Amino acid sequence: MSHHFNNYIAGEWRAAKSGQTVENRNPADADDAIGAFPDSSAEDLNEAVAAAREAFEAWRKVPAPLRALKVQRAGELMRERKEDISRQMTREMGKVIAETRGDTQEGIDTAFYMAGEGRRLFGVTTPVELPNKFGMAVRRPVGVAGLITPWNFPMAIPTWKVFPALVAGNTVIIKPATYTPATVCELGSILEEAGVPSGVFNIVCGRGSTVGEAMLHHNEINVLSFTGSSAVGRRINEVGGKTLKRVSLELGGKNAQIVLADADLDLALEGVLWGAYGTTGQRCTATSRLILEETIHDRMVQMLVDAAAKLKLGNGLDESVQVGPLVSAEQRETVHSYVEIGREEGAELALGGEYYEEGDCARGYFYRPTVFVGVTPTMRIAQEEIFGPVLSVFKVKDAEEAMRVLNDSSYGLSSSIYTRDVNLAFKAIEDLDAGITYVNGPTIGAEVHLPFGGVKDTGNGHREGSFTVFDVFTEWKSVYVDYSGRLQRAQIDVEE
Ligand code: UN1
Repeated sequence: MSHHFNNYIAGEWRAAKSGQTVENRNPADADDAIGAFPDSSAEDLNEAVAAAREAFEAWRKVPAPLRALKVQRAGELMRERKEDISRQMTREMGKVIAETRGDTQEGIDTAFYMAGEGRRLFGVTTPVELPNKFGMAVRRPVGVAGLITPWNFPMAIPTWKVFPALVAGNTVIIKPATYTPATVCELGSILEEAGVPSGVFNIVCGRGSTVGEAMLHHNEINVLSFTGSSAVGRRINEVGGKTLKRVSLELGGKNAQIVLADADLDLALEGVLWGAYGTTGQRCTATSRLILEETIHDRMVQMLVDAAAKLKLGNGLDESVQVGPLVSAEQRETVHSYVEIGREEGAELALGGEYYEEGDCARGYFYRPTVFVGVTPTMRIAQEEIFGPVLSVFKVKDAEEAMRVLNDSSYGLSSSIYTRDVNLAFKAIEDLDAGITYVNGPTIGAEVHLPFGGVKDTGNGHREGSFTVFDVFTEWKSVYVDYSGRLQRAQIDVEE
């Protein structure tokens, strides 16, 4: 009998009104059932929005430092339960336990960082042009926030959105990814225990085509924050554009690591293995392109193929396993279809390119770490996000060509360069078109207190993480106090 999970609406755990559920299974082991989750509809969403709307008036009046204390308490509870949360997350999503511990830790870091923001939430004071007049800008909550989160970071990404939204005084409805609702239900229990009042935080489980669509069209949702594919992001932006809903989008990536001839090749190898095969390539920040200067190309490819072939695949709860399964059968088929596309395009398969079904792995969705060489920028495997353990290798003449190839992408989330030449490193920082540039580190591994997001088709200009996320979850109000006791006309009564 698998465990039954519920929605969390107006401070109560409730089944979907229709009574429908969807069952989830462990992607490493189809025999392991995680639970049955509500397959909610617009009706459930409407109830959650009504609860969030009602709770908003009182929540926005709670002083921000006190709202933040609830988030701090949630962080403390997450820290106490880190191991249980992480183990459940590995069962639910597949990535290895060291990484799910990292994912939970990212949520804890966000909690404590955002708890501190409750005593900052800085606005601006500035001189004004007229005498005896004061000017400042303050932040106000937006209202009801709708959050749609992905499965690859089942705890970290929900916390990136939920905690700042709450600290800023919004009320929240979250629709977790259909593959990973259990982790978000755990977050819900934690927020309940931390004392977040009824209706302030709500969970509605279900599909994008039902709950997601309903969120998108709901007039009482004032801001929508989404992390996921560019295709879905485009649709959200279109509909949001019509209703003038504020929309924050964190979309795809096609991140590249450059290795120049002067780099520490062993270090670069460790970086690319982690960037390309960590999380089985299922990060927005994953390294899916490796750009090598020609003089070190053959050596580096050999090192890479030898090392990637040795990575241990299996159930992520085994501490010695380095690469878990893909999240679903469908995801594995997509990855494999890209491998076939790469072959047809004329790229050379240097490693992998097939399902991995040895021993117990036959019960899951495993895929061998894959390396393509001889990739050129116009190929689809060079341009499209694959979201799997597939790395495309490019050979270039010099640093300048390397940066050109890196920038030849419709995406711009993360980037990386390995070099010992400080001048080239700074040139890369200046010229790489991406929201993140790592020097002598892989493309993955952003920290929570720096802005996170990308340029081009990676998003719509917003940033999560750090204080910049408050530009998503607050409205600015400019305030003028004229204490001159007379009418002073701006731009007119100004004496130069
Ligand atoms: C994502 O893949 O959407 O920078 C988030 C990283 C992690 C977050 C990734 N801290 O790789």
